[in-house]
Amino acid sequence: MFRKILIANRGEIALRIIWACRELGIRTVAVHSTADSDSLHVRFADEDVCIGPPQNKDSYLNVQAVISAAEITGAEAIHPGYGFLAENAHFAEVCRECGLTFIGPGPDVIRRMGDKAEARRTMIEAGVPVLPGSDGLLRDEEHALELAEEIGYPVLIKAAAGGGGRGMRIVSSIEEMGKLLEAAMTEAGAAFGVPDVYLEKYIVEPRHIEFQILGDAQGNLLHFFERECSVQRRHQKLLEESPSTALDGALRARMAAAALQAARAAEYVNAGTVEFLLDSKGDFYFIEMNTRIQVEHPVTEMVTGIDLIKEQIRVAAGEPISFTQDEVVVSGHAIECRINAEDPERFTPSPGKIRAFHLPGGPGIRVDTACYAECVVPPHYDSMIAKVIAHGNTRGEAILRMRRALESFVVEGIRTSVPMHQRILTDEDFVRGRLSTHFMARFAPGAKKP
Ligand code: MV4
Repeated sequence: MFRKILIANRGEIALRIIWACRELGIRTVAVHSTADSDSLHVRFADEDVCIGPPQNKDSYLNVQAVISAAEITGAEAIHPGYGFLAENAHFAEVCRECGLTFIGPGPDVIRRMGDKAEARRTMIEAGVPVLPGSDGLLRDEEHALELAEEIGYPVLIKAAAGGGGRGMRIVSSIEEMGKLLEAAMTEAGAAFGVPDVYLEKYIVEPRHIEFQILGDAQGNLLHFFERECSVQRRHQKLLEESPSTALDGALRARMAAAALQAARAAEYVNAGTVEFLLDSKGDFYFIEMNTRIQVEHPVTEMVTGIDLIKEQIRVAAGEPISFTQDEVVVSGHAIECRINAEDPERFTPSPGKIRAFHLPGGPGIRVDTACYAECVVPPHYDSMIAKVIAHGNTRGEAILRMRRALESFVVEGIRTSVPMHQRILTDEDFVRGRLSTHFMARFAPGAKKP
């Protein structure tokens, strides 16, 4: 096992990784920007290194600075968390060249799955269900029109380097194709530096359901069932839960098998996620694979009782997974609310100094946060300040516990998205489990409240 790990991240996930290392008896190195000197990940790590000014590119995305910090402190491995360098194949390669273990899949897997058109092709070859669409990249407008004619409108143009919605355009008719193809390519080029795009049939109001998977270096692959992630706004997830109200035992088993098939096709090692769209007929399709631990991993931890971060570290150290698929059992229901520092009406960021701060607790409540009373939420980073996770024996109990927890969550000095979450948790469709990626549309400013 590793003796020392460097954590190339900040905030709640950096702290979460430190807790896992503590339990494994591994020493920790925090890296931080000048804006994060007083952060809890710095305070609770065994060692810390300042790696630069607040701007991401100068610190948390600075490959040389992060690698140097690992070498200076004698760390043997780097945990990237999520975001920042987590899905950067070049970074994983540099780690390898420097004799450092990147806690995640290898650079080839990151690169291949990071190219969404290539991932799609891999899954087609492996027999994993994908939506009708292009086999790889779109060659030109003629190619796009030909495919759309065959598939039927609407179709969706997606950036190959994308994910997260940038460079996407819904095309509803022949007439729109030219200008929307160009717009998608321009946006993809500006956002990712590559204008490559591909095409899929567009599913109206799907559910977004993902499966957690874990692979070890011995070739064992397990899944940890699903997370329902349909409650999102502008491609930012707001609330996730497990199990999904949309799956019965038979559909869950088919999707789990497809997720493992996808992971096998990718020759996957470490923790990952296979994303599917589920349409209103109950048909599901692979859309993307995420090669990192995700923000919403606690939902799976709460229902399975498995510490996914510790498992990531163990398999990265070469240990085989110590349990079998049959031992991964879902118990009860878990819901996560991502609490952001934002204006609850306008959804704009609200950084600043937190004054009063009180965390919820009690039965079935877990809070992952790096905030504390009098801490400063800097404007330079993601606005998520806490994840509140509620577990109950049933979905109903988890909802009641989450509502009760959010009532006793006190954050003064900045605005938060707690009021928005309270509205979601009392929404009739939400309570009934009637969800789709369009669920949040009615919460948009100016939207009609039915
Ligand atoms: C789709 C889709 C419908 N059909 N793909 C959004 C982010 C990325 N991970 C995949 N996404 C979607 N892919 C097909 N073939 C619907 C979404 C989607 C979405 C699309 C347009 C506008 C808002 C959306 C919100 C959630 C999901």
